[in-house]
Amino acid sequence: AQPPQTQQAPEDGTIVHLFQWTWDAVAQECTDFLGPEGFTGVQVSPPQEHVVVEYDEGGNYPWWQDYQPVSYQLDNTRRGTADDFQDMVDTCADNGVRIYVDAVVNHMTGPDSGTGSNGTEWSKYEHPDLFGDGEYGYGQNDFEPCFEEITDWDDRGQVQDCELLGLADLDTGADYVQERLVQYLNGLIGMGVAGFRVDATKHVQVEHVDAIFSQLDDVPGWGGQPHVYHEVIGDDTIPYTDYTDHGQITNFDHHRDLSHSFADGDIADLTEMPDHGGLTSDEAVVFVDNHDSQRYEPILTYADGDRYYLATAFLLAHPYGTPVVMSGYDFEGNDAEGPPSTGEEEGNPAGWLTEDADCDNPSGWTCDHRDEAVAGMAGFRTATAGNGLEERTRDGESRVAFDRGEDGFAAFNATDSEWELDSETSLPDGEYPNAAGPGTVAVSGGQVQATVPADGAVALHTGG
Ligand code: LAG
Ligand code: CA
Repeated sequence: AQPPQTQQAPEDGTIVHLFQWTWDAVAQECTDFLGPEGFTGVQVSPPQEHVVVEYDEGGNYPWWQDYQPVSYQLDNTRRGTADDFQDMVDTCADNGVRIYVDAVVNHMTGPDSGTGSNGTEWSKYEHPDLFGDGEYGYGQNDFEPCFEEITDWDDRGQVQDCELLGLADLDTGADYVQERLVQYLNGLIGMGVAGFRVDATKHVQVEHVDAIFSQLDDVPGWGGQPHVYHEVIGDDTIPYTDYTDHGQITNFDHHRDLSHSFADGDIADLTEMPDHGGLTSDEAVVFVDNHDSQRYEPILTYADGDRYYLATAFLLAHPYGTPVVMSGYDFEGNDAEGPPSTGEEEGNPAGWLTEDADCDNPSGWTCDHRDEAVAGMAGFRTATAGNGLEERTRDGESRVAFDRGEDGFAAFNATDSEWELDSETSLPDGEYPNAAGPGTVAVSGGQVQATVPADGAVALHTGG
């Protein structure tokens, strides 16, 4: 099926990271919720064959298994089969939702040896069957010869040639390795995958990124090149801007500014739009948290409740960057804990299989994208795409309201008491549903009057 041709540019949409969700559950969510609400993309967890690591007694298989590719085979990961994956891509496309694959290109595995989720026997520098047809593998010569873990993060050569967390570092400068990576990525594009979040790009030399990502096919159906964003945690040694010619960049500076501002209730100045980390709005992918930060450096996460969802609503209301909304599962302080699982291995080398998320009956899945403050905001973003931001009202440092041209108005209250809002707006007079909460709000004579709840928002837009 062909996706609708009238859709907006992917950079203008809203992506949800359905962290660790099974392919079947993602497909169902595209149909039930994401398509109808106007979310335009889903970032899925890495789809290739992964290591199986039983982390502690009782069979906890940590989520991070996925970041250790054993091969590029798609069959029988803990999230489903290759057929399930194809069904997901097709179903989501039918609903106007692109699938973004988290592409691990920098490295393979860490431990000495094992059996992968699809049954492939591997050792750290021997990955004998990359595509399941016995034709291509990686051997010792396909890895960077450093063979040691990165210890000096101020040394650019080490950061790119040595082993991130002790993970076997691919020789991404070699033609053969580039061909295999392009084969993997173009295979996914051929299935209809429309974009990539590229894992650990900072650890791949810029010329290698150029060589690999300039060989990608156009996405069938959607038209044009895939939408690519690179995970770069920019610093003085390797700045974000090294990679801006090759796709968008995950903006961790913006993440820290936004999350701290909301955590501290100091949000009014966020209406300004500096180039956080040196990245322009067009260059940046933005987020309140991601699957790493929520575990290792939490500033504001699902565990913080309303304030977190308020920050996410703001992320979608503000024009800077392309937003990714995090949606994973409750891990109760154990950062290695795997996703909710079936608890049965069923003879599958993948170990425990992941349980299908169901936001009507979530059992551990946080379903953050369905929070009342967030669910309607993809529609707000679409309605206001391309418009600037004009601040309208502020009350201290914790309450602020702005227009998005004549198509949207939003007010945010990061305090623990209600805000009786009375503000000018460019929004045409009328009665609007609140995209960030219950009820409707009237605009009359160019004024909007509303009660903005404690740690809540009012967001109104045209075209609803
Ligand atoms: C990423 N971006 O650059 C991912 O967002 C991040 O989640 C990945 O780390 C990392 N890079 C490598 O792809 C995750 C976990 C690590 C885990 C790693 C590989 O955060 O904790 O490392 O995936 O599975 C694990 C152990 C390490 C060990 C390593 C190799 O935790 O102690 O050294 O495996 O055996
Ligand atoms: Ca590398």
